[in-house]
Amino acid sequence: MLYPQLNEKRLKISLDGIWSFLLGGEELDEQCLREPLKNPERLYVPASFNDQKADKRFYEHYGWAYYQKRFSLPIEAGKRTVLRFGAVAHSCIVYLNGKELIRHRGGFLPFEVEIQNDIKPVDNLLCVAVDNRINYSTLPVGNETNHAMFSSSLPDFESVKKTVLKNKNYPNFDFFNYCGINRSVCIYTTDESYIQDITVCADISGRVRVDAKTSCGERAKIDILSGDEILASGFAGEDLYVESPVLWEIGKPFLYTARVRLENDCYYQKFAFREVKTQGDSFLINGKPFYFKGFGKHEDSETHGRGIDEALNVKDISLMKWINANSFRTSHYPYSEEMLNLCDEEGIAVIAEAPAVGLNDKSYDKTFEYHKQVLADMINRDKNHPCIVMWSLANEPDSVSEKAYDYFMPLYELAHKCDPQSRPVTTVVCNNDYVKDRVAAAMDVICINRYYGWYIFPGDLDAAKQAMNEEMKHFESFKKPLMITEYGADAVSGIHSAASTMFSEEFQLEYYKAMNEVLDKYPFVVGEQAWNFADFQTVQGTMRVDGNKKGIFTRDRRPKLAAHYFKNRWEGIPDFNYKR
Ligand code: BDP
Repeated sequence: MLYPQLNEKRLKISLDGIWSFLLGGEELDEQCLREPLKNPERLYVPASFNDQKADKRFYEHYGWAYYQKRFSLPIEAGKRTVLRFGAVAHSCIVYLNGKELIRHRGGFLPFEVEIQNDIKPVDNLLCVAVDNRINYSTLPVGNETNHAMFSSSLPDFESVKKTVLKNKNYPNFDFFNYCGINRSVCIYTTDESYIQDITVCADISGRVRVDAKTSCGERAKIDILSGDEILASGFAGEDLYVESPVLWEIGKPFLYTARVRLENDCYYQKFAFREVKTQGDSFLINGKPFYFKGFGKHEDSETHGRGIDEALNVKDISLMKWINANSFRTSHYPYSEEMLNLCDEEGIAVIAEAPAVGLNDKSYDKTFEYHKQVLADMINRDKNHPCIVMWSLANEPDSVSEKAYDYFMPLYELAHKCDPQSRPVTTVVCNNDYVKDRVAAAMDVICINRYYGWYIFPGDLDAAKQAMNEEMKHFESFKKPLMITEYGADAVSGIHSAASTMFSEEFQLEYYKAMNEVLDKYPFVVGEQAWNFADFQTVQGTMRVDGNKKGIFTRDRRPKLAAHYFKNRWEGIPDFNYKR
């Protein structure tokens, strides 16, 4: 799906701003989709609803929530007019002027619907009902049992049972279930004959083929541009050539533009000449062995929740450059298109992850078909981004389960089939009994999350080093590249300890030094991504001090002690040929 664009043939109008809002219940109230809300609250879109009000009901909400926006717009006769949502978590129903337009499932990818037959010039009423419930069949996966049941040995448990067992979300994942209209809403127009989709394949020799799907079946005209200069011209589906192309490199990105034209439509698709593949135990970018230095991240911030914050995205990339990182993973869901556009421009390598976290034996049968769809949709949305160098099918599924191999291999094949660039594919695993893992080594790159010294052998870094070493010896035998996609320790900013005890900034620093000492011994380890870039909000619990504190930066992006360690370490590690 193309990102909406304002150009000489297309208009783009933002509907972002203050919307009317009401929290609903567990049953859908259709009236809230047909008529103006009574006594609505006011909320900003795009942003999650949970943290926008000083009101616990918003924070803990379970079930439906209703958004409404009134708008007028100058309608141009004969134009195709499209309403587009960047992401609404987790599922929604959209009405315009009392009529249902679309239902969409999944909180991290865009969807759109034509509205030219349903809009009026004045006073349109757009209504969106959003459901934030998660369960065994959603991605991400929610639990369906109440953990408070563990307290059932209390002598008076029966009397509190009703209260404890109230319906609420029990995420099977460690990030706050921020929901609502999380990304921008816009209306854009095209001609009736329009460009539906564009796929660019460019190899480092300078050959480029631009495929364009058009509504009329007409073959689109293609120009390859560098700035204003036309380097090559032809038609969609033809091989075009750019002599001595400037490659897209890590930290030194260079983007070209494919101008795709029909008589009355036009789209400017950025692309790059760069090549990604694995070879033996190396991960090659433009033929050179790459070393990933970076983070697992979240889309998470104060007030916005999981809502897009482009200023924060700019800051995060700037902090990554400050710390000498070159990459991150979109843990644990597809990030906004705006962030990927930024990474294309900034030369940051991205591992793009499907929203599949918390998968286990109970969910496998229920998520499979939907997982295939969401994976294909993600790759279709993101296929042209040079910044994406690998796809991740899921984070930490139960990959020891007997069902795991048969679940993941079709997804692995699907990812390769959907991707015109055939980027490497991985599944990020974390199993204590890693010898029995059925998925990790079947992927192109083995990606491991590991918390020795924290969850396993808490505080004991000697034991942690030994355990990490044993695990690396095991995975070395597969002769594939391996990355540590998560490792880390909580550090509460401002807690210091000369003895480097857990939760102090010193312990976090010592932890990373110890782990990196082991990882550095193994040339097949092609990357280290610390967990997490920044502190982030999670579900409340005894394991979390106002959220997960494994950030190398605080939630408001201030460096902890370990940030200075990584800045120094990564300055000394080149992007290419490390340990080679
Ligand atoms: C890993 C998960 C990640 C968690 C992290 C942690 O992949 O989502 O936040 O553990 O516990 O297992 O900090």
